[in-house]
Amino acid sequence: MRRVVCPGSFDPVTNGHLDVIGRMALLFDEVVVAVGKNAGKNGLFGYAERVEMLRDVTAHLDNVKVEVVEGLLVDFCRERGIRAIVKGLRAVGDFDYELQMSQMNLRLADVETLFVATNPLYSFLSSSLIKEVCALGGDVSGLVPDAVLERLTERLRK
Ligand code: COD
Repeated sequence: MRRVVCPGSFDPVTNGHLDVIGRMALLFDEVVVAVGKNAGKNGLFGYAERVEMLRDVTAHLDNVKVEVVEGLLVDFCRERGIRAIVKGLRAVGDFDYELQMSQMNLRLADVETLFVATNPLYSFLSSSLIKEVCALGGDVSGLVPDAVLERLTERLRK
């Protein structure tokens, strides 16, 4: 069975993430979406909430499951016997950091990183930008799933 991990902070999941997840679900037998616990990033949504939103918006994809990663991503992969990680690239800005992580992950374990080009419809999207625009009253509909939009609006505009 061909499996791949699609890791991220997903705070919250955007239509850019979802596009990559959906495309990978067509190529692999199973896609494990892994919500990374990142000590350096203060999140708007708790991990359980991010997982809940991801499960909700991927419910139509039978071969996608969602889990939390604690510790190293490569250990998460190793424990599950998964040999590939997929990352979306939006622009050259993503490349430096993603390349560094992919090389570290290869050095740490025998886990390959595959890069997929963003859908140009969503190439300008990041969770941070979505939060900033939404908090300031901008319209982010169509850029995040409706269920996420509802939670964002409620959280940021109280
Ligand atoms: N279109 C396409 N791809 C996108 C888009 C978009 N609009 N937006 C984001 N992406 C891609 C990003 O490039 C990234 O590949 C992925 O989606 C997730 O993005 P984010 O912003 O939700 O998540 P990040 O980049 O903050 O996630 C970082 C990880 C959690 C993956 C990383 O910190 C990690 O692996 N943590 C586990 C601990 C570990 O092993 N650390 C050592 C790493 S060497």
